[in-house]
Amino acid sequence: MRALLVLSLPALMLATAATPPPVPEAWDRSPPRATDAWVRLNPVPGRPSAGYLALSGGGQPDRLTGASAPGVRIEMHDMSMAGGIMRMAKLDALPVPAGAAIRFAPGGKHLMIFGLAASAKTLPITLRFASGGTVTVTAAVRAAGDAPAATPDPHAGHHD
Ligand SMILES: [Cu+2]
Repeated sequence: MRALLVLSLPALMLATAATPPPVPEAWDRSPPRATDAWVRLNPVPGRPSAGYLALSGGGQPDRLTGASAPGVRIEMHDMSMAGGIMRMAKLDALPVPAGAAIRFAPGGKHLMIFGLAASAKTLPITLRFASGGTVTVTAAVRAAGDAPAATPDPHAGHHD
């Protein structure tokens, strides 16, 4: 009887993983997902570049605690306008509620990428979560002139 119980738990988890839609929330262990990642290469050598992506929360609430990629250092930043002044703040962690849709986009949250080579075409960015999980997404690196210029470069005078 005891053995049967122990066996039935993984079987149940397997079953819920195979049938996505009506999963009870407590059983939904789907990890967060990252898509649409791209990097706006800073035209000024030595200046940090900005990375953007769309983050979808997983089945359970989590916290984004950092990002990394080979050969570079990455910080999480948030930008906001206050009284006509653009402010940039470093984020140590970002809550990612279950099922949340979070955008890192020009004018708002972004990844600050230090040491990116001007010749880089793609960058595999790994996001770390408080749960211990990681998600890696490959960002397309765009030269400043190729990137959609929705807002003026937020990093022009900020990072020395
Ligand atoms: Cu920044």
